[in-house]
Amino acid sequence: MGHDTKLEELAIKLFSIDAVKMGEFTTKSGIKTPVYFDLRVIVSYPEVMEMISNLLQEYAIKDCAYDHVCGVPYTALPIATLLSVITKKSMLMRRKETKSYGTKKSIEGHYKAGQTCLIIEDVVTSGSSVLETVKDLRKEGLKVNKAVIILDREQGGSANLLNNDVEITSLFTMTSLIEILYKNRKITEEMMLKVKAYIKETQAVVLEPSVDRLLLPYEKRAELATNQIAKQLFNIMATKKTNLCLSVDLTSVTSILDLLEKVGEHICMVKTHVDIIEDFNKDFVTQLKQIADRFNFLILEDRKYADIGHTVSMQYMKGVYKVGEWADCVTAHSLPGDGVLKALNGHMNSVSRGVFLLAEMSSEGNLISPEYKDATVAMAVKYPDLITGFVCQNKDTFKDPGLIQLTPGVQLESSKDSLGQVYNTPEKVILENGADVIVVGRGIVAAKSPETQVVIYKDALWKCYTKRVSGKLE
Ligand code: 5BU
Repeated sequence: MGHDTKLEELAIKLFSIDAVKMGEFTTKSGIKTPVYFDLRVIVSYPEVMEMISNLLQEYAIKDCAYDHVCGVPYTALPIATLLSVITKKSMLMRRKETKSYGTKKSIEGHYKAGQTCLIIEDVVTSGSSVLETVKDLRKEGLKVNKAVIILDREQGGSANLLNNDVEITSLFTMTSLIEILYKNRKITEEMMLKVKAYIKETQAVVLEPSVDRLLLPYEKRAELATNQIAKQLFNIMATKKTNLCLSVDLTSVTSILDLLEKVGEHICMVKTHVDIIEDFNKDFVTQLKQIADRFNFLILEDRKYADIGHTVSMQYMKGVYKVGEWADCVTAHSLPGDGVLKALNGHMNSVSRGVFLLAEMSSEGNLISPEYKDATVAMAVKYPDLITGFVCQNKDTFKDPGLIQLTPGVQLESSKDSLGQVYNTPEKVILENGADVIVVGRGIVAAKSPETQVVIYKDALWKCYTKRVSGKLE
């Protein structure tokens, strides 16, 4: 028997045991639906359980590589159990409520961080139940990128899940199921059309990506980035194993270039303040770009544009510095409104460029309020191709895993300088505050031996990042 015949047989069977019902129903969330699925009843029909698990194995699982299976509680648990037995792969169980005594674990079973887990679910509507399970598994450091489903109601769940880096394979879609039932004269044509119209009208809300950006490795986030510079920066970090951005706040061309020759292999980006260089010239830019290419790091000019769009457009492309010609990305304030972003976006036609928008500052007494910060993040949403990320200090500033949190104000010990700069430690900014790229200036530049110090910083920062993505924060 081919897949199609077997699927047809299963569809008819599900209809006959009332796991699929047609009529007028109201769902949990109060929406009226002409079709209702209750796959809980299958536990009373061992032959149906057997059919489902065999079909899932043959049709959806056979070619997947994974270490564990995990059913979404509760309807999918018996099916996951059967699949574990058929495929001889271990099963994990997620508790919906964590125990108040004993180990307090939310995942039962033996596993190691870094192993992969396949999700098993009966019906997907919005995808939110699958995501709850995915989230708990990812917290334990497990890799979860695939879910196999009996029925996809085609109401936005697969897109929501994909948005969260979970791909689904289903035995049936609502359309394929009702077409089989119609073909086999189980339902009328009118009913089939009614269900099709219902699917079109009733789409689940788009869930915000709930992949915790803090747990996702840089190489995965590169895939989710919409700005080309963010994509490049994530990839550079993953390849070079460094999330250190050196703030090279020196005032002569040779001191900057000499330092970069020594530390280039250890950084993912250099941050410049080009207007503090006393002997700036065109040749400096050529040499800077050559070093950046050779060592594979990006250039961020920390210009903090903050004027009306027309002026920013000129400041970016004209004058002595012509920043737009050589800087991969720049920083900008949201204070003047999104004219700044429109202006910078206007120069994006031929080359990839990016903007880090200032959502917070590291200095004491700065006037940025929580409302200002939220409005800054909301402004960025309209420019997905332009925005690389935010300069900020806190993990709750934004959620999008495709954007980068750039955090300055970092040294090995927490301290302050005499002009209001506040320094936090690598542990604090990465593990607690969510920094993705860490800006260090004087901590390295003012050290006796910057080339030794850069390695100390690189290693300390990378260690915190690997700890964070492993999910084991305690
Ligand atoms: P430091 O030497 O590590 O303190 O240098 C920090 C750099 O980051 C410096 O160039 C500042 O201009 C820049 N910076 C910052 O310190 N704090 C902020 O909030 C922003 C930028 Br935005």
